[in-house]
Amino acid sequence: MREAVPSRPAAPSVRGLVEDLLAGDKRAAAKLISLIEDDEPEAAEALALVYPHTGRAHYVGFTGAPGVGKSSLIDRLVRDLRSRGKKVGVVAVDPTSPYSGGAVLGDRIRMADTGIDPGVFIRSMATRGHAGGLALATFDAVRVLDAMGMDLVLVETVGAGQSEVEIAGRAHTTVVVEMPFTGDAVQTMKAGILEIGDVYVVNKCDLADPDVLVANLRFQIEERDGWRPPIVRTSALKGSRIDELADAIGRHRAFLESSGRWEARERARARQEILENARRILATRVREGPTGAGFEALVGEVVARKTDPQSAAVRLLAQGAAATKSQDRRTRPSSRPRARKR
Ligand SMILES: Nc1nc2c(ncn2[C@@H]2O[C@H](COP(=O)(O)OP(=O)(O)OP(=O)(O)O)[C@@H](O)[C@H]2O)c(=O)[nH]1
Ligand SMILES: [Mg+2]
Repeated sequence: MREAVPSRPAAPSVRGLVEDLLAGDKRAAAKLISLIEDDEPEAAEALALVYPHTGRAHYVGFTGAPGVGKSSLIDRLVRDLRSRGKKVGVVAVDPTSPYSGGAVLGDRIRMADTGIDPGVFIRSMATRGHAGGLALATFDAVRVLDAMGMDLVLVETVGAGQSEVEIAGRAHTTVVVEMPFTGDAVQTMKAGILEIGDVYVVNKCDLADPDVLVANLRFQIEERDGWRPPIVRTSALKGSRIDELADAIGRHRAFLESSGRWEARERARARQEILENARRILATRVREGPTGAGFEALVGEVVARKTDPQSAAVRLLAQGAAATKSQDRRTRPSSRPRARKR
């Protein structure tokens, strides 16, 4: 556990870290993502500095059942995109990993040739217990890679639970990965999967005939907002049709831009993130607990039936907002609440 005690040696200034990041320094990126992962107070300051430099990268979320081949596909895709001259960042979300800065994706995909390649940055994140929730922390990390100058940022989520679907839905492009031999795969698909994909991949085509699954998918997937999600048959193992996947992802970006959907997705994400941050800040204030004479006066009023608990809560929050406003004028852009440590 990190302690923000005065005796701790001074960390390199956040501003310096961000400057290094903007110059493409991978160590700065790694440090900034660690700050986000650990929910350190400096993270808010860093993100405020990073944010104006974001907005160019294409965020691509990958979702699908464990073991379908998401990491393997991303590995192949990174190479394909590099051969097209694109810079690629990867964030792998592992909500249960106890290792801070661990390398769940990296274990399997420790691409020997990408460690020194300045055009690739791969990082897995353990964000269990993050006060702001998985999706928020993940996209904070994605932004770091965006600001670093990556053309695409690929996000791998594990499984297809609620938060994974949420993360995938927040990307510009969502890639849903399936594999052919899971019997009635389409029926066993988690609800929602058929609605969230912009591109579908049937992977492991070297192992089984994908025709039935592809036909089922084609039958069930509907056109949305003028885009009919393509279905790509790949083998990540053999590296086949990875170029088709890269093309499909690129076509989806072009579609988003030409149709105005890119802007719409940006707005949807901004809306969601403002509310999530507000909720998190509020939750922290409530959790830290209001004390003092003002609070006790409110308690007295409720006990005396001069006001009711709900009205008292509304007044309490109004007071809190006023206090915070004057405090924020004196200090940094925002103070990020620390994660509750176990
Ligand atoms: N035969 C075959 N095996 C594959 C293919 N793609 C991935 N695999 C294998 O399937 C296993 C799981 O692949 P991963 O890429 O780790 O799958 P994942 O979806 O990232 O798995 P999680 O991150 O655990 O959800 C590994 O043993 C891969 O080598 C493929 O196209 N064909
Ligand atoms: Mg994986």
